[in-house]
Amino acid sequence: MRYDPSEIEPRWQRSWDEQDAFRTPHDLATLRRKPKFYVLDMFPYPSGAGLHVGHAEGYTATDVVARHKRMTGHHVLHPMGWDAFGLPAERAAMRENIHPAIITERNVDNFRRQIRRLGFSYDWKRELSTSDPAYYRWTQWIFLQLMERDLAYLAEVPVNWCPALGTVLANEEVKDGKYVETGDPVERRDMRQWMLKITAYAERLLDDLDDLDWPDSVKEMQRNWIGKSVGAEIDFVVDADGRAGDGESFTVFTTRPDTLFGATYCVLAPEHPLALRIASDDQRAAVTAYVEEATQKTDLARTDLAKSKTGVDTGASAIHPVTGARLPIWVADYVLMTYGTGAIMAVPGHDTRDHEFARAFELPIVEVISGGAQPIEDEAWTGEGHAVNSDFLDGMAVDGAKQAMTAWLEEHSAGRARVQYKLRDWLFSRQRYWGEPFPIVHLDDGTVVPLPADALPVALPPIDAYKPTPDGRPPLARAGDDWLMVELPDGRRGVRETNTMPQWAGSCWYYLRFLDPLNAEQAFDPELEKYWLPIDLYVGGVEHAVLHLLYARFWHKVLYDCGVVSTKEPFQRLFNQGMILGSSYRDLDGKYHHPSTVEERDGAFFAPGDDRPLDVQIERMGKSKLNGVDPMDVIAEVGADTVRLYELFMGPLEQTKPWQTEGVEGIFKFLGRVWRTVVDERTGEAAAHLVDEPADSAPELNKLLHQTIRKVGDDTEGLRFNTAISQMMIFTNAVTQADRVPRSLLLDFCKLLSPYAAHLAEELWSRLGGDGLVCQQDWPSYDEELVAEDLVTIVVQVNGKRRDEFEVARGADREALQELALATEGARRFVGDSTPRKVIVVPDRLVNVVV
Ligand code: ANZ
Repeated sequence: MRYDPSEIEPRWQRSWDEQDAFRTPHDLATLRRKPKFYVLDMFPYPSGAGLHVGHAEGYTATDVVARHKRMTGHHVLHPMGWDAFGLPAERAAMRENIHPAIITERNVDNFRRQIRRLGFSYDWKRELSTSDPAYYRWTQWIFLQLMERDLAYLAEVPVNWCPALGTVLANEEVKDGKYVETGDPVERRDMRQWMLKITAYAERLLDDLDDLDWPDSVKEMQRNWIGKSVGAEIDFVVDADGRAGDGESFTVFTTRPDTLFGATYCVLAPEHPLALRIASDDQRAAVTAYVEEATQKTDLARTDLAKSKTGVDTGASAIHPVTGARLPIWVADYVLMTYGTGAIMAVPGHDTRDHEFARAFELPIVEVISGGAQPIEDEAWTGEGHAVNSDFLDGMAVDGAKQAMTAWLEEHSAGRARVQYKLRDWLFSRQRYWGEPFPIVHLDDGTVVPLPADALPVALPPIDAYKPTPDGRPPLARAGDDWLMVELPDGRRGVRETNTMPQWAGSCWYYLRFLDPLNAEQAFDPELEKYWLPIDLYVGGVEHAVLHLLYARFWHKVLYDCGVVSTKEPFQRLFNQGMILGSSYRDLDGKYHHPSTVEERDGAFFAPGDDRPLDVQIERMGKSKLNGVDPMDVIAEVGADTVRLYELFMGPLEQTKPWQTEGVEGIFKFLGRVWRTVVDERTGEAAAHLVDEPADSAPELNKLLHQTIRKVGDDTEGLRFNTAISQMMIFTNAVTQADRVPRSLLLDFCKLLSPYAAHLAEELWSRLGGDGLVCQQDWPSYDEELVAEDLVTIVVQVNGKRRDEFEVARGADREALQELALATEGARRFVGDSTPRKVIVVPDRLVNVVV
């Protein structure tokens, strides 16, 4: 009668299902009787590869929270669904020549089976899939709301075109000139595309970050992405010596109007409409050649700081708005058409890029802000100081000079205050099949009409091949005329839009559909939204810091403006789980070996039949490195409860940490010990130390139980799952050593264990004679007085220096003390990513970590 999760776990999963144990009530009268807690995972893209240990980490964390919140008197919304549209399914469809819907369904079935095997307490009645027409009907409906508010428009825009995929990509999907997912090269092209005006929300997306309980790093990434710059626009009149373009003007954007007297030349982006027009006869050929070359480069290659500056003189000048001096106008590709006005005034004395350019082309450099340590010809001074050589600004500090100059410009109608954002409108169409069709018809006369809401969903038609047409139109152009040609209710005729929406669309609002997934009349009932929103805890990987999390906030704000949702923000609290790394083993030839084939001898690792030690690395898990861990393999060996506990015991949730097989074994042994506190392994009967006596008949154990109730409750609430588990280990060890253990103590302990080792807790609860399901019990309360007694303060040192302290029950064992110490803020800060060389534990007093 050993602890056998393979027998216990499926049995309790069946029982939960049969009793509908995790069903969240739907009717408002019932809901309003209790406070709510909405805890959400970033739903997965159901890839063919199946679940990995990173999914299981975040999902276990939210499951523990969901189970704990139910036990503390909340209605909990804890749903799961599928971000099911997307490129990989479409590519697999091309390869295997089957419909992407079939591939998606296959992958979803696999994901669902794997997730269910972990015993998560999702309300499966709310499962949804973004590729289901009953779902994307409402995605299309939200698009109509965007249209109605002039937030969706068609525009001829320079796009990131990926020839290998035959589609455009969003800026966010391109890095270093390559598609981030596949590494395929991306080039620039002009195309007519759907755009969403996210820029209209830039200021609110920025401001409302302040009130969110999110990691600072993610807020900072969003701030940088939005990229607000406060400055001024300044107008320059062109002096082209009486040629074309003479007397025309252009506007520059600057964050440093205070340096206007230091402007010694101007630069236009190669795509600037004036660039060719103002070129002098001598320079025209050179400018034309330069412009042609520059437009082939990506923005990134052009703004690369390391690269030497190139440019060409137009031969024309600009008139300085204050002094009337003639400044040469250059064309150079370090100025981008996509930012500001596509033109700058160059101040080489105080801008590094301009300085480098001026040095390369022997343009004048003037100091207008004092304070630099080097002569201004040698280095630009970008710091603070006072205005010099600047007429009426002289003597003013930078901030004052900015204001004075902006006021002067406004007064003389030569410029104005201006706020600029790096954020661009969101390119919202893709030339793909497996996405939401747009609810849009193009009439013969060129008008673009949105379909009425009752014409939704516009379902994806079947087509014969999932690739662009030979003449380069999107795959949907392959649909038959019965899909393509539409007659509107008023009799006008037209052709359907053949682009589809990007994968981000479906994930922009899925958290709202979970509230009311079967509603056929509305996207969701607004009363349910008022009850459930905002989301109390949203857990997922940091890779979504700018894309999904910014897009979803944008849509939410639009829905707020439409009066459809009642909160300004969807995700009140965000938590990023840390990445789980794997150990990889590589030989001298660079070939990776699977960990199961590797042999350990005297602390070194070898491939069979080879006596040269392997290079062991802790790194990102990856197929090619053979260091991935399949959670299903681990479950098959040690069960889901061990995987759940290990995922959380590895370290603080937010930390990056390696998967270690010994750690998994340690947890399995711990659960075996828990099992034996209730079951006598030889007989299968109740353990001999169990007695039917009141809890206070074992005062020491009772005290420890109360301390454990407090610690596990507080730590679970604070998402410090690893230390909650340590405390349960302390309690278990004490019980193991006791001769007499009142049954009621263990019944309470099962409740604490239940959110974590959900199956084992049910099994022991029922064996101890508990009523019903342990997951449906109330969380136990603790006695303050008992908790206060017998606590000791443990000092945490790193390399002998005091860095933190924590309280724990007297007599806690070494292993638990070490775990609790390593988890403290102080230890984490000073130990960092390094592995401790030694940990010295003095029970009841101190833990010293040596690194
Ligand atoms: C004069 C100046 C003087 C500038 C100085 C800086 C320092 P951020 O902060 O990123 O908004 N700039 C403006 N538009 C540009 C474009 N399309 N391509 C490349 N550079 C551009 O940067 C704003 C500054 O970047 C602007 O202020 C401008 O240079 C440059 F001592 O104007 B500045």
